[in-house]
Amino acid sequence: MLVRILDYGCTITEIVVPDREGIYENVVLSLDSIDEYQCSSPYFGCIIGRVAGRIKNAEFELGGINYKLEKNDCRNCIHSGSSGLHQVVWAGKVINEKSRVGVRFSYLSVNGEGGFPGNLWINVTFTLNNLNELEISYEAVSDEKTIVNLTNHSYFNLSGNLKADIRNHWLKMESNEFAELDDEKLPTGKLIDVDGTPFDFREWRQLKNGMNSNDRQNRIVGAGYDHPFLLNNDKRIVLWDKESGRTLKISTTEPAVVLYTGNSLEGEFTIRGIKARKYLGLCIETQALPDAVHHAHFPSIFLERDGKYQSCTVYQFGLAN
Ligand code: G6D
Repeated sequence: MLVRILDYGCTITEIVVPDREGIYENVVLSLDSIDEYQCSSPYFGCIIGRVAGRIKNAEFELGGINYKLEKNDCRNCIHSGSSGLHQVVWAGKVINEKSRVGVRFSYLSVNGEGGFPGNLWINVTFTLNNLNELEISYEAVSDEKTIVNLTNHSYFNLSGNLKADIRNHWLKMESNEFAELDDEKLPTGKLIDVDGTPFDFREWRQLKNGMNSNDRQNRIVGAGYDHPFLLNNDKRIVLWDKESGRTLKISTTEPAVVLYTGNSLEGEFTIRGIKARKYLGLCIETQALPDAVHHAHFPSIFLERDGKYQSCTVYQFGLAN
């Protein structure tokens, strides 16, 4: 398999893996030029941070100080605003070892960048091994107490080269609860039991169940999923495209994932020649729960001064009949 990554936003532009006939195709959504990434990308393949997800009213309080962020999603902040980590150029160092190859990207997000406190030194290391595992590991340290919640925003489509959309993909995920969203797609703070709902992926479920569902939570996000799921201790997540046979197994140290089925993936742009449309890709963003800074009962995203943020997610590609 082959993986291509840009130093611009640590953006994954290609993950090329075989289908059951041995045909190698790209299984992530990506664009042809940096200009397109800067003008029309809905975060295709890039790192998200300092804090992934929405932050209510684009502000938070820390140590008695009220920090103001960019209001780039109505009155809220999403994905840390236009100065987020997705649009900076990272310094890359090649890793070339016997059992794995990759790149280690580094960036210093200076105190106040995006509105966040603390100088934050960040390393993001991508490695690929001979088990067809792509590992992304994140490390960060800060000289002041701050908040951090990093993820990768790749859109997967296992059909290969966007031959089909993701509605018929199957998903299995060990999660008993998902976070209820309000009309602004912000967590209300309530965690809902998946049992008996289209959000129950503990057995195999096709994603189109969410698109066709009358459940209010599926409707308010544009007919599909755009929800945080709290993972069980066994954090196995498996995505499967029956047509091609391709599978993606995800394991992570993170407590949650946001499952986003590309419900807003519309716009006057093409994705490597294919007109953008709903459901062309889905994101499984490993992270803490969004807006955790406003919900004390959510897993914490505070990083203490001289503490160390560490996170690791492994994407293993394979085939299954
Ligand atoms: C939409 O609500 C979704 C987000 O979850 C996603 O990250 C973004 O599009 C790309 O705003």
